[in-house]
Amino acid sequence: MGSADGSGPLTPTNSVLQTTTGTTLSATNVVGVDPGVVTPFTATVLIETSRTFPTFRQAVIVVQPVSLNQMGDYHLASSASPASNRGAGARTFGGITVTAPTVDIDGNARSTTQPDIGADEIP
Ligand SMILES: [Ca+2]
Repeated sequence: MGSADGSGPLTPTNSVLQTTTGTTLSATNVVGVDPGVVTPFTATVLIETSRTFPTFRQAVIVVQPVSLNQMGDYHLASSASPASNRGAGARTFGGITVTAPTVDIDGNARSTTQPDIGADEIP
């Protein structure tokens, strides 16, 4: 998600958000709920005090590569997900209409009017 002109708040719609900080509110969003994916993968960054410089201008971040079998599965777990049927089939920006993809990440057909939010469509 980004801002095309690099200024102002983001204006997400038809999204499952964990916070609305820095966004323009939309009634089409679902906020602060578990999106209900199969296997979430928690990724956090912890900067130890011993790795920071006294001037606080730089920090050293040490990462550990994660093997592929430890990654999450972001398919929707069930139709009970708050992402189910909450997507948009099309949106118009500046007079240009963009339609949602007709198939999901697995090649499954998506609803053209009320797709699921995200890359996965529950059959
Ligand atoms: Ca799918």
